[in-house]
Amino acid sequence: MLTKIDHIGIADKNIEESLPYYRDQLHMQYMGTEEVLEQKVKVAFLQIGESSIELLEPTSENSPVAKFMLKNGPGIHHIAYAVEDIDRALQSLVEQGVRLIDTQPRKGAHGARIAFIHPKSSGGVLTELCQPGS
Ligand code: CMX
Repeated sequence: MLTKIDHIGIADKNIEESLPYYRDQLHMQYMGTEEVLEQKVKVAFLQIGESSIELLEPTSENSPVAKFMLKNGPGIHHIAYAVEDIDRALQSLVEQGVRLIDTQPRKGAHGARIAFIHPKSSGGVLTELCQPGS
C-alpha cells in the first residue's frame, strides 16, 4: 500500500529564518515554498533522495500547526507516506478499524491528495497518506 516516505513535516515559526540551516548548512535541495490555503500554512520543501523535509509555517493563529506549536513548540509534526491510490488505502484502513481524521482526501501541497490518520490509531505519531499530484 505504501511506496516510500514522502516527507517529514516540521512545524516551524519562520521558514525564511530556518532555510539557511537546511539549504546552506545541510545542503538539502530547496524546492520552493507555497501556501496551502485550506490548511492555513506556508510550506517549504527540501529534497533528500526520494523523500523531503516539509517546513510548515502557520499563516493564521487558528491554523492547526499554530495550535500544535502552542502546545509543543516547533519540531517534528507528522510523517507522510506516499500511496499510489489514496481512496483504496483509506478504504482498507477503515475496513481494519483504523481511526481516521480524514475519511475523504483533501488538497495538500504540490496538488497532492492527502489524508491524516488519527494519532490515537498510530501510536501518537500524526500520520499522513499522500498521493502525489500528477
Ligand atoms: N502529533 C501528534 N498528535 C497530534 C498532532 C501531531 N502533530 N496534532 C494533533 N494531535 C492530536 C491532538 O493533541 C488531539 O489529541 P486528543 O484527542 O488526545 O486531544 C488529536 O490529535 C486531534 O487533534 P485536534 O487538533 O483536536 O483535531 P483536528 O481534527 O482539529 O485536527 C489534525 C487534527 C491533526 C488534522 C490537525 O491538527 C493538523 O495538524 N492538520 C494538518 C496540518 C498540516 O500539516 N497541513 C499541511 C499539509 C501539507 C501537505 O503535507 O501537503
